[in-house]
Amino acid sequence: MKTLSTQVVIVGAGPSGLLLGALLHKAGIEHIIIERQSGDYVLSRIRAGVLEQGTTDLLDYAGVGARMQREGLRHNAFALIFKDAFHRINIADRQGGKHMTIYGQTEVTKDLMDHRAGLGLQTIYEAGDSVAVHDFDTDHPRVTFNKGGEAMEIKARFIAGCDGYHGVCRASVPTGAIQNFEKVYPFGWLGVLSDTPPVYHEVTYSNTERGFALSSMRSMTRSRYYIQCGIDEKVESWSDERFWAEFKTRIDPEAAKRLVTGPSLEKSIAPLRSFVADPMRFGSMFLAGDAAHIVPPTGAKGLNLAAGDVNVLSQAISEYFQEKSKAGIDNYSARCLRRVWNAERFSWWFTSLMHKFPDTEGFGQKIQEAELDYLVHSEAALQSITENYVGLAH
Ligand code: FAS
Ligand code: PHB
Repeated sequence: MKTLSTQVVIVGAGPSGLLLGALLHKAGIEHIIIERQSGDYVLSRIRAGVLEQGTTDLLDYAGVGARMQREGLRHNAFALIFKDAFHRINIADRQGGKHMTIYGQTEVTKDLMDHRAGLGLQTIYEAGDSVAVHDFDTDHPRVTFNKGGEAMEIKARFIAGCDGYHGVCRASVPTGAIQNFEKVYPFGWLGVLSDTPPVYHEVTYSNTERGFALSSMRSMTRSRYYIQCGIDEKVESWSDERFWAEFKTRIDPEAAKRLVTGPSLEKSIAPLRSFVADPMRFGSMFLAGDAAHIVPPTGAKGLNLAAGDVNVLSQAISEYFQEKSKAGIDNYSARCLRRVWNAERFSWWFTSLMHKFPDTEGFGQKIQEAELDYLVHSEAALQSITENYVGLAH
């Protein structure tokens, strides 16, 4: 077996793993990232689109924010539609000038990959399902894997489990040492990416009697749209024509008239769940991002929560190596979980407010409309939703 040694092994080269790598490098901490898939496969996944200011500030700090600053769209507001009426909700005026940035997760991942390649930092791709974590209950954890038919081992002081919801790290924790909290929603999101001008210029969430819809974008020429769909629906049963016809019923009538449709560049169905693993640390192994928690994407929190985790984790590991202090790593889980549960609550609340639930149709729809009507006419409620939407401190 060939053995490598470093200070931190990061499992997973999604946004969590790559951003943690950039932050550890900036702190002078050696690390290796190991990824199951190819880099192209990682880039092919279309996911998040909205970055909180805390996330964009962190990307700038990590030295990977230049293209995002040039090409990202700065948004000071988002909108809600219900009972066919459009309500713009100003964030910046209510939250001290804080804003959101529209910049796709794919672009964030590409910038992180390019930054990493430029520094000559080691990323081992296509490790497949051979990755295994060992001895993380000691000060000498190891990661083993096979690459090109050769058995490999990486020795390190810490393992960062950035391997997502289906990863190997959380799955390797003894069942008695972890509590999993989960809620699966009775619907999914059918998402479409198209090279068409966005029908709204800001992220717009629709509550209709036919179900939820979301209008977002990746640029002013590339739209990202979603509609709530059945939990068992197959993407093959949704032609582009069927998607556009349904989407038109879920936006306001004026927008439906001006909507520009076109061929889908990507079309996929994502399940919606809320999930939290507690704790997020197991001896020398730390979970970050989707490996530790999942939110329904309604509140645009998934990627932003991941950024918060790796910000805290990189500081904690840096304190350990540079100041010989264990305070940060000992406090990592409790500090992250407080922010995570706040975001879980907001994402659950916003999902519950905007989606059609099979078991509470008539009465449930009227209650949702009443709450939305209260929300858009109450400054206290608008302060609350905008405070949560821009995100809490890391
Ligand atoms: P990721 O899952 O992105 O990355 C984990 C990485 O680990 C992957 O590259 C995986 O290949 C790798 N890996 C897994 N097992 C491994 C193993 N055994 N060995 C080595 N590597 C391994 N968030 C939003 O805010 N808005 C959205 O619209 C949105 N849409 C989403 C749609 C889908 C289908 C999914 C799954 C998530 C979505 N999210 C959304 C959330 C998403 O953006 C995540 O929050 C974000 O990808 C988190 O990044 P990571 O923690 O890096 O996890
Ligand atoms: C997206 O642009 O993909 C997006 C925007 C807002 C959300 C979720 C996803 O709440």
